[in-house]
Amino acid sequence: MTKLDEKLEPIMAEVFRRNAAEPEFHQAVREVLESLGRVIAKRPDYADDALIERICEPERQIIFRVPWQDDKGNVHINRGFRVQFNSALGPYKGGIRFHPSVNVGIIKFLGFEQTFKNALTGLPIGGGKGGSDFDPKGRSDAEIMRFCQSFMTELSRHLGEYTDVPAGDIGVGGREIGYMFGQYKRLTNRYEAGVLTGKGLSYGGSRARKEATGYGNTYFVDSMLASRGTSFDGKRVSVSGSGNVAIYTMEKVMSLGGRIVACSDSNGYIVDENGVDLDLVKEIKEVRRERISEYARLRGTGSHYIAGGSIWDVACDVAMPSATQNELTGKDAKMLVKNGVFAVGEGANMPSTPDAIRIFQEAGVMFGPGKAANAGGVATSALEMQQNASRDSWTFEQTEARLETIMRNIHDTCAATADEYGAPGDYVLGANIAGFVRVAEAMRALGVI
Ligand code: NDP
Ligand code: 2IT
Repeated sequence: MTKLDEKLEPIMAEVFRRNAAEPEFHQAVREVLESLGRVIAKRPDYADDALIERICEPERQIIFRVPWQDDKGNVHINRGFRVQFNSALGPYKGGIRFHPSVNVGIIKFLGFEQTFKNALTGLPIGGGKGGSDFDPKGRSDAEIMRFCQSFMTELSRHLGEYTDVPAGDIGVGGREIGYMFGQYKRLTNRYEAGVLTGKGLSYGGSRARKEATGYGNTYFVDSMLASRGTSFDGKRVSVSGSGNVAIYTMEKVMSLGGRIVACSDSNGYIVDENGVDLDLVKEIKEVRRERISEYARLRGTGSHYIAGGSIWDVACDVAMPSATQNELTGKDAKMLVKNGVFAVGEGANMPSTPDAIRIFQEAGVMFGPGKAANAGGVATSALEMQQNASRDSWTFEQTEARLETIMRNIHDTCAATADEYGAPGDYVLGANIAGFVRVAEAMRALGVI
């Protein structure tokens, strides 16, 4: 662990004290504070007026009961969350996660990361995150709809296109956003399209939003590779997960000439040395909603499935973790380095443990942290808000071109900031400092809020 600046040490201690038993939140805060020593050495005024303490404290945290009925008429209770972290730059913006592991500490870490990520996009969006410990696995379509309606019945009173604008995350995709938007519209009697993003194209969604996080991470990594005079062409690439982010990462990497050798879900991973058949992955995950083990069974020779284990045991040139937090450990990083990994781009939020990041950086592996590399999803959400506000609808090409420009700018901003603060090539430091400075400047201008 990097030692914190002496002004930042008590701030971290206070975050630990008042947010006890929230290890993911501590981890996210610590990573940002580790970068800020260099900022306050140059600009001590950024530590005035408890600015950093305020940035670490969410503006508002909402926790609520979500009762719903299953298909047999049994009543279940889940817990709903929305953490409205920071609105200095715009309305709270960030996804909703449905996963049994969700708790307030996880939503807080995600909201904290989101604040800096959204700042990096250069678009006018603040940071927030929400979700529930509801487990959608094995639930019927009708159960999912009833859950989403109950969740939105409470959440709706806290939202609004100028207040707070959720989108998807783990366990929440187009289907769930549709049910939540339908319920919001019914409760408010307003067709307020800009209150949610990731909507379907039939009712106000943006082209390229579904693809945006994966495509965006691919553009970010492509920019990192270009800075060392290389590209995806001919590279072996592993992508963990097989959900929204993973699928569209694989699609863009393949279009740039990379070969996807492995992908996964929470039960195990598949290896396909001939290059993963993405149509088959889409059929299994987007249409049938089945396990990735089906891939090896349906694809046959040349591919195999490994239950459990670590996808990072597979040798690759580029690793793109796109499943969940802390899925890539120090042990995994050592294995990847041993097998010659060249670049890592985080599609997921905080997928690499602090140990893993240190091992990559010490080995000279280019490392794109999630808050920069996966910002394409939320950036395209902001483009969806723009289209909704102007009652317009852009083409796929136009939207993707904006996404590509935004991602290449984020890459260049992180690289330039790392240079400016004396750590060339350190995208973690560059992303943390560039994101922080944007939020800090706005907060200072707004007074003590
Ligand atoms: P999905 O629900 O579409 O897919 C999640 C994938 O990750 C699934 O393959 C899932 O496997 C796997 N996964 C989830 N939880 C775990 C776990 N605890 N252990 C192992 N595997 C797990 O979600 P997304 O693709 O939308 O999100 C993936 C990551 O990307 C998350 O970290 C999210 O926060 C981040 N992200 C998402 C954005 C978006 O626009 N959707 C934007 C930026 C970041 P299984 O089906 O078996 O659970
Ligand atoms: O983590 C993320 O950036 C997201 N889940 C997307 C958020 C959004 O509002 O599009």
